[in-house]
Amino acid sequence: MANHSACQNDASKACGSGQKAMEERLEAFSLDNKNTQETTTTGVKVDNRNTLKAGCQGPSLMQDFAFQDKIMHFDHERIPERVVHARGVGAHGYFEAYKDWSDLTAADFLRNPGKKTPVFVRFSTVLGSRGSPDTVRDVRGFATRFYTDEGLFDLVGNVIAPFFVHDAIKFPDIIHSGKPHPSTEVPQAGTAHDTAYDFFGSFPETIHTVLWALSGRGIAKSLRQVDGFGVHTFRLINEQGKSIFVKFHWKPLQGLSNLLWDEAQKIGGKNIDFHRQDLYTAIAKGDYPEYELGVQIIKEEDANKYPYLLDPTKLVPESLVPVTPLGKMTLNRNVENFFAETEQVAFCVSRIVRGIGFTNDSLLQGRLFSYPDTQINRMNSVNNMQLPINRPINGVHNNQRDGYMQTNIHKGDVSYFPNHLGGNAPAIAEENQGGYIEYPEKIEPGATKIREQVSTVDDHYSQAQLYWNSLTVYEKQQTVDGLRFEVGKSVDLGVRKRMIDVLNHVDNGLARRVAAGVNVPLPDKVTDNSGHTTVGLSIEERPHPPHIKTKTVAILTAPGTNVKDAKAIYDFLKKEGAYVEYVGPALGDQEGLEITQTYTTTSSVLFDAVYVPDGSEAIKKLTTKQSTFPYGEPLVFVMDAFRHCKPIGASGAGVELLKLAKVEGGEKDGVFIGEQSSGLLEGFKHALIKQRYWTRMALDPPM
Ligand code: HDD
Repeated sequence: MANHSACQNDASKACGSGQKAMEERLEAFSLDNKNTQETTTTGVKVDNRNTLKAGCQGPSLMQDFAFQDKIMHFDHERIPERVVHARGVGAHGYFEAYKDWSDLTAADFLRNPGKKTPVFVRFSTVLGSRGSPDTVRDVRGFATRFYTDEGLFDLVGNVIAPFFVHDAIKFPDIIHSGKPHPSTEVPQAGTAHDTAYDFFGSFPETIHTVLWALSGRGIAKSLRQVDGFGVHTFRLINEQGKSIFVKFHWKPLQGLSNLLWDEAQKIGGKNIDFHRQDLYTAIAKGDYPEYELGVQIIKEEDANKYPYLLDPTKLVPESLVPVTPLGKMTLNRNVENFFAETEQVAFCVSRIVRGIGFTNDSLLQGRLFSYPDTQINRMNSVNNMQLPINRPINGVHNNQRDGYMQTNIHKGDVSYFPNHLGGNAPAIAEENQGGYIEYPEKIEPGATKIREQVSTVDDHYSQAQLYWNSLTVYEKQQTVDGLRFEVGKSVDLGVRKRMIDVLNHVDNGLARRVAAGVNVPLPDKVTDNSGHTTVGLSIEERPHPPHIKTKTVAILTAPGTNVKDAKAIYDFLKKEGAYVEYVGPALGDQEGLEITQTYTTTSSVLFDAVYVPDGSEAIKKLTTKQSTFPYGEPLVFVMDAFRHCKPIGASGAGVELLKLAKVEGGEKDGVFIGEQSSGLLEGFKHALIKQRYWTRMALDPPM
C-alpha cells in the first residue's frame, strides 16, 4: 500500500532536502501491485475478468460496479496534450554550484557549493503532437525545475538562443502558422509548409531564429548534446539588494552534435523514439549526462551598451560577454512512470525563487500568465501543484483553500490574514527574513500606456547575419539544404518569393543559393553583409570530449566472419565505453558472436560509426544479392554511413565490402582500412571522437 506520509505537506519537516529526499517523496506516492489482489478504486476485491450479465449470453447489468469502475477510469485516462511542446522526455538529477555566488544572488541553490539541489528536466519538440517522431526539424525545449530549499525555480528554455517573436501577443500567430493546416491536420510536426513560411516571410523579425532552426540546431542528434538557453534576460539580486542582468546558458559536457537532414528523416521512420531512448539508455547505463549552467553578466550600469538586452529575438554575443560557469547539473535517474512525472510536470516561467527576478521583456511577461493558465487546462485544477512531481520540497503554507482535487486537509478555521485566532500564522516573510526580494526597479519617467514595439526589434537582420556568418561552410550548406527543403515544400510561389526576399536582406549569397533550389528568380543584392561573427554558435567548432563513451558502433557480420578480428574491435570499443552491437542476418548466437541487431531491425542512421571485420565467407554473403539481402542491405548500410560523414572501418576481406559500397578515401577522410582490426583501434577511436568527416559533404558550386 502507498504510504502517503507527512511528506505530503511539509516535506522539509518530514523528509529533509536534497535528491534523496526528493526520491523518497516520489517513492511515498508510488504504488506496486506485487503480491496484491485486484480491487476497485474503492478498495473492494473483485474478479473483473467478465462483465456481470443475466446469463452467459444475456444482457449486461447496470449494477456492475466493477465494470463501471474500470471503464470509467479508462475513459478518462488522457489529459489534453500540451498545446506546444507536447512531445517530450524527462529525467531526474541534481544541480551543484561550483562556488558560493552570494556576490551575484541571494538564491540558496547558488550559494552552497557541495549542496545537491534536486532537478527535473524535460526536453521537448514544439510543434508535433505527443506521438510525433523525435527527430523532426524543430526548436527543442529544455525546461529545468530546481527543487530548491526556498521553493521551485523553473528555467523554461529552448535549445536555440533567440526566439521568433518579441511580444507574447504574437505567440498564437506563430504557433498557428507552424502547426498542421486546420483543414487536413497535415503536415505533422514541422514547418515545411505554406502557412509557416507565409508567416516567416511576412514577419521578418523571425528570421534570426528561423536560421538557427534551419541549421543543425534544429535537428539535434542527442538531447545529451544540446545547448540550453533561458532566452530572456533575467535579473540576479543579491542579499544587499544589488541587481545585475543575466542570460542563462546550459552547456553540455558531452559536446554538441546534430543530425544531417537525410539522416533525421530516415531515423524518423526507423525509430521515432530515437532521442528518448538515447537519454534513457545513457542514464540507465550510468553514463549520466552533465550540463554546465552559466550566465552572461551585464551590470545594470552597462545595460545601455546592449540596447537589445530585453529583446528576445536577439542574443548577447559571447564574443562581447563571455559565459561565467556557475555550476553543473547531472541527470542520474530515469522516471518511474512517464505520465505521473513527465506528463504531469507543470513547468511555469513564473515559478521563481528569491535572488532571481524578471525583466521587462514583453515575451517573458506574457509567458508569466500563459503557463499557470495552461496547466489548469491540462490538469483541470489549480491544485496541480499538489501532484508529487510538482510539490515544492520545502513545504507550502498559506491561506489558499479548496478547489478540485484538494489533497491537503487544512487544520483549523482560520484561512485569512491577519488573524488573532490562529496567532497570525502563517507569518509574513519579509525580504530580510527569507522572503522573496522584489527588485525596486525604476519605471521610465513620464511613460504612457502604449501598444507599440520597442525600436530595436526593427533591426531584423544584423543578428541573422551574425549567425549566418558564424557558421562553417559545411554548416552553411546544411542550412541552405534545410531551407531548400522547407521553402520548397511551400506550394504558393508568393510565399517562396517573400521568403527569398527576407533571406536576401540577410545575405545575397544565401538567398541566391536557396532561390536556385525553389524555382524563384535569383535576387539582386539589396544589402551589405556586415561580415561580423561571434563565438559559441558553431556546432562543428565546439570541442568534443576526448573519449568515446556512449558512442554507438555497428559491427557488420554474417556467418563466416572472422570472430577473432570482430572481437578485437568490439572488446576495445566496449572497454572505452562505446555502445557496440554486432549486426547479423539473424538474432542470437552466430559462431560465438552475440548478434543483437539484424539488417532488418536496424540501419546505419542509428549508429555513429560502422565497422566491417575480416571473413571472406561472410563478405561474400553480405555483398551478393540473395534472398537474405534482396536490396543489398549491408551495402546500403555502409553507403549511408559514408554519405552521413561517419567513421567507417574495415579489416581483411571486409575492405572488399567498402569498395563495393564505393567508400573512398583514407584516414584523413575517416576511412580506416587494414589487415587486422587490432592495427586500427586507436585511429578508429579518434575518428569516433571527431564524430563527422564533413569534407565528404557535397558543397554548392560558387554562384
Ligand atoms: Fe512556451 C510550453 C519554452 C515562449 C506558452 N514553452 C513550453 C515548454 C518549453 C517552452 C520548453 C515545455 C515545458 C514542458 O516541458 O512542459 N516558450 C519557451 C521558450 C519561449 C516560449 C524558450 C520563448 C523564450 N511559450 C512562449 C510564449 C508563450 C508560451 C510567448 C505564450 C504567451 N509554452 C507556452 C504554454 C506551454 C509552453 C502554452 C504549453 C504547455 C505548457 O506551457 O506547459 O504555456
